[in-house]
Amino acid sequence: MRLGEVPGRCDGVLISPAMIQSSVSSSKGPTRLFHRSEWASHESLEPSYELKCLQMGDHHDMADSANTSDKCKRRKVLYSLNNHRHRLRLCCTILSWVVLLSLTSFVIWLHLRMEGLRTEKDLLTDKVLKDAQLLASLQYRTGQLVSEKAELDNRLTYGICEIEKLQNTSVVLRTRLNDVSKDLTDKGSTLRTVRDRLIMLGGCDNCLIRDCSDAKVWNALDGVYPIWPRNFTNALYVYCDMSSEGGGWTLIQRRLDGSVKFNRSWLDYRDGFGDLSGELWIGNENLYYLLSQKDYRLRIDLEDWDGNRSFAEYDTFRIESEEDNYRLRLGTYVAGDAGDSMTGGNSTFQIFNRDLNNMQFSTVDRDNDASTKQNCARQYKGGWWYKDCYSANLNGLYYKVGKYGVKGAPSSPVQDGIEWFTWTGWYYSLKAVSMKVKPAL
Ligand SMILES: [Ca+2]
Repeated sequence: MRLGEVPGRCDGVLISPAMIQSSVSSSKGPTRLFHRSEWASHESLEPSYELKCLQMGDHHDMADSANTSDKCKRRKVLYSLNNHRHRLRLCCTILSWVVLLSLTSFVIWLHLRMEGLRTEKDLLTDKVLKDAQLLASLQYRTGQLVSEKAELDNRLTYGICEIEKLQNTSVVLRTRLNDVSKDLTDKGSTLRTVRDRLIMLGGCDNCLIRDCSDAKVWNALDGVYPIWPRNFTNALYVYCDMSSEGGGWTLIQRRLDGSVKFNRSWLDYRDGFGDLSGELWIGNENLYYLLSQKDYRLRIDLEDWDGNRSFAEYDTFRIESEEDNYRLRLGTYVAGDAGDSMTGGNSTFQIFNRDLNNMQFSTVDRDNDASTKQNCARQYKGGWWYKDCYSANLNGLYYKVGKYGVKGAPSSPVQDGIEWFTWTGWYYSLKAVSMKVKPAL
């Protein structure tokens, strides 16, 4: 150890020579430096000896005890230095521990911080990888969409071209259609002229479709057809039943669902009303001209609310003109399972005066019946060939049930429903009815 260096654990901590010199010179006597042996022995310096030196300085003459005093001074300085050294050593120890603890804490904090940064780095790396994958996927999808868009553009262009072609074709077809329509109109006009000419000459009476039996030659399907009854200028549209009993039947009346009101005026019954594909009355004037062409038979089809069906057929049927109020001329009941409710045909009906044959047509506003007590059309809610009053009332009120006027059913004081007495009795309104004509056999 060099002179002036404090021995012990506090290595590197120096006591300057000036400090030692100051300590020595502050006491009396000659100043000199400490020897290594004194440094080595200071730790065993006893406080009692120090105390003795102090006492000697107080009670002995300086001349007599010069050596002892000098030794005590040196011991005193050593003692002071020793205390400094102990304090420095303690200070160094404490500083070492503080530094060690600080360094340890710093290292731990640094380690934890590095771990955190490492974890954060891993997370960021994963995120960057995922973002890179997503970006690649988006780029791929973008490429696909670009390709699809290009394809759609091509298809759109092609579609526009096709539309333009179709528009051109449509214009051409429309022009041709107009030409054909005009040609047909001209030919139709010519045909009508020829027809009228032939009619005038009386040379082709059978060339025209006079009723549905003529129309059946050209078409065998049920439906609406134009016919040209004799003395008709324009066509009369009627419904043709081409399927019942050999077909060729011209419909003059039909009840199906109660959608058409039948309690109407004389003019309505004269001109006709309803829907050709539904409920209808052909019109007495049309019926008169139709039946005036030749001998016709009449067929009446009936259906009740249980799905049962029946019919009645008469061998001849015609009516007089409006001057005679469309008087009924009905032949014989020749076929059917519904019974004869139009003419009676038995004594019971004759007694009750319900033979409708030869009766005039009556409506709510035109009383042509045989009853002097009442207006049968007003009483029984329909236009018909009433007498006093009827056993058949096919133009009566439409009830949406069979039995009526009884308990639990629609009430009515009179039999004003769609009745056919010989099949269903009184107070039973039929579900469906139709009247149709066809040339007699
Ligand atoms: Ca009357």
